[in-house]
Amino acid sequence: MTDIKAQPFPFPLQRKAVALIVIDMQRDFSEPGGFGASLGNDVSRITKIIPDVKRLIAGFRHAGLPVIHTMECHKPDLSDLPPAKRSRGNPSLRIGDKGPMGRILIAGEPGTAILPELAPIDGEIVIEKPGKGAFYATELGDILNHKDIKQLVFAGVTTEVCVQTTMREANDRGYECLLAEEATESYFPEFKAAAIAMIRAQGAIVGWTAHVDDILETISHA
Ligand code: C5J
Repeated sequence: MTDIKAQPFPFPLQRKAVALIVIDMQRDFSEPGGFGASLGNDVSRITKIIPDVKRLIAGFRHAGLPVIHTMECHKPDLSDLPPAKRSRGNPSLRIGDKGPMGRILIAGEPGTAILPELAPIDGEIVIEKPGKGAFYATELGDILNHKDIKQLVFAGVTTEVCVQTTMREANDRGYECLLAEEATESYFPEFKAAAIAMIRAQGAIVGWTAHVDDILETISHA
């Protein structure tokens, strides 16, 4: 066992039982005309983390460790979209509406795709999820059980919504969770800071947080 330098204390890496999970690095959350922008957010905050997410993915691939990607999206007939989710708020485009990158957050549409710089490679698992958490209504739990994964390193967006929700789901299922600080982002810097603080508070009540460099350093030598 090797430790990753982390907060609130070192993360006890189990090399044979760890996977990287990259949450929702999709065009819809990071490009003008997508879902994030339709809600009035400054999506340029999201694109700034691409280099850090990219090198984290590269480090896991290089170390021969699993990389799992998630996408928030819905079926074209919207049968997995609760009316409460579709009608919430006052976006300029709702989920399922046609926008400049195709139908918003619908599986298979250009805007729903993972950013090309971070695209999955052959053999990597991609989880399509209708909720904010990646365990809800997906096969993720079964896949992790099957692979004997016990620890999850998290990257992606947004920190306080889909990333934190999935970390909490994972924590309740018994996974040890580590958030890569520079490889996650929010439309609201104060929410990112608050999410990081609350995740690692009270003796890592939800999980650990660490810098990308420290994660890469440890996995490359473990
Ligand atoms: C949101 C996400 N923010 N991936 N989705 O609606 O965080």
